[in-house]
Formats: sequence, C-alpha cells, structure tokens
Amino acid sequence: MQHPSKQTTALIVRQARSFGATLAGVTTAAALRQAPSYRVRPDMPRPPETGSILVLALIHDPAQPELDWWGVKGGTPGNLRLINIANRLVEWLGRELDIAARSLPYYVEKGGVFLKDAAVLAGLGHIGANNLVVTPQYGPCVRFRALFLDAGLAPTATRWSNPCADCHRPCLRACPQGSFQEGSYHRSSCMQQIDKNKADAQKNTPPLVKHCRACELSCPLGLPG
Ligand code: B12
Repeated sequence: MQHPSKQTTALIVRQARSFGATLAGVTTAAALRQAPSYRVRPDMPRPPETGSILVLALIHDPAQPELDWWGVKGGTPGNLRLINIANRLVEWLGRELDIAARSLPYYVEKGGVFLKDAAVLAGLGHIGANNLVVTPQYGPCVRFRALFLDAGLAPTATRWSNPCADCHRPCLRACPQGSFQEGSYHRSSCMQQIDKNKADAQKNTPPLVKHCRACELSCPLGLPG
C-alpha cells in the first residue's frame, strides 16, 4: 500500500506524539537496510525491502533516572512506556489508516532494528562524538523504539547540522573506562563498565541495573540534571 503524501506522515507523527512520544519520525525500510550498522553486522536480520519504519523517541530526563533502570517489566520503565505507545499506534494505524503495523522488539537479533541508524535516517538527530544519537531538542537523553509499517510513506528529513562540530566534546573524557581514549567509541571498554553495573545491581534488592550514562549526561546539549 502506498501513502506517499507528506500529510499522511505528518498525521502519523502527530498521533505518535499525542500518545506520548517525545519525538517521532519515518524512514523507509529500504534505506535502513543499507545503514552502516548492517554493514558492520551482516549477521543480523535486516528490515524488509519495502515498507516504512516509524521511530519513536522518549525523553529520559536525568532528573528521572529510574526511567532507565533495567530489571522491570518491559526492560526499563522508559521502554515499557515506549512499548505502550507503540501498541496504541498499531491499533490506531489499522483502524484509522488501514495500515498494518507491528511493534519491533528491542534486540536486533530478535527481529528489531538498529535504532540509532533508524533514528538518524528518520531525521531525529545525528550520531554524536559519544556514539549516541544527539537530538537538537534533548541531546542524547532519549531512548528509541521502532514500528514496521506495511506502507510506503514519505520519510521525514533532517533539518539541522551536526551539533558536535563546534563542541569541545566533554563526552570523550567522561567515560570511567576511557572508552573514547582513541577518539572514537571502544565497545569492549564500555562493556567492562556495563558488566560492573550488572554486578553492582546484585548487591541491592531489587537488583535493578543502573547503567552508566557518563557519555550521555556529559553532553552540553542534554538536559540540566
Ligand atoms: C548492543 C547495545 C549496547 C551494547 C553495545 C553498544 C555498541 N554501540 O556497540 C552496550 C551494552 C555496550 C551498550 C551501551 C550503551 N547503550 Co546501548 N544498545 C545496544 C543495542 C541493543 C544495539 C546497538 C548495536 O549493537 N549497534 C551496532 C554497532 C555495530 O554499532 P554502533 O557502535 O552503534 O555504531 C553504529 C552507529 O553509530 C552507525 N552510524 C554511525 N554514523 C552513522 C551515520 C548515519 C547517517 C547512520 C544512519 C548511522 C551511523 O554506524 C555505526 C556502525 O558502523 C541498541 C538498541 C537497538 N536495537 O539498536 C541500544 C542503544 C544503542 N543503547 C543505548 C544507550 C542509551 C546505551 C548506553 C548509554 C547505556 C544505557 N544507559 O542504556 C551505553 C552507551 C554506549 C555508547 N556510547 O555507544 C540507546 C541509545 C540512545 C541514543 N540517544 O542514541 C539505544 C538505541 C537503546 C535505546 N533504548 O534507545 N549498548
């Protein structure tokens, strides 16, 4: 089914926001299939060749750290909110626009998509020096979820330039494991911190995992703590 008008895309984005998404945007499944993360990880399942991806972003205000704590229904309370918004959209898209949609799992290996690539292609932000999607409105303090829509929609576009261009990049020095010592993100150093966060969680009841956000919260575009 084709819905190539920008008005249909704008209507869907507005509805996503009225259901509680902070930001929303659309890219084509075909564009996402070609995105850099799929080139780095050819072993991962790719989105279909046709259809669209609706990306939802939810603000994760540093003043509400519990939104990002792992170990509850939905993974985190923030992700549970995103799941609920996505479920309401699936029902609304079918009823109002006759568009079949499904909410995609969080993990790529379980049929999800690389969410940062999807968010950048949908025009929500840029990949920052901290390897996170930095949005103009909330810096990197957002989390994403995506839906697959069985319809050819007009994509949303980026209207702004890379925010890290003129930044002194405190994110590169904020990591407790020095994951950016060589100027770009080093996954295995970051994983050491993630493992430490998981071990720390076992000392508490309930064992909620409070992942490090140093590279995120040091961004000058993020919200004040
Ligand atoms: C696995 C995973 C992890 C792993 C590995 C991370 C990694 N980057 O390798 C670990 C556990 C270490 C981790 C850590 C964190 N994660 Co994580 N993670 C994921 C997950 C599930 C998949 C990411 C992945 O494997 N990417 C693939 C690897 C190969 O690529 P990459 O390092 O991300 O780099 C690619 C992009 O930068 C892209 N890219 C670069 N330039 C460009 C330009 C364009 C135009 C495009 C389209 C793409 C693009 O290409 C690169 C590959 O070549 C996603 C959820 C999802 N389904 O996507 C969340 C996700 C990326 N994580 C997220 C977060 C917040 C974090 C942490 C801050 C911890 C936390 N508090 O949750 C840290 C931050 C680490 C960092 N600075 O990157 C958020 C990011 C939100 C944002 N604003 O960007 C996501 C999207 C989850 C969510 N809930 O929204 N994570």
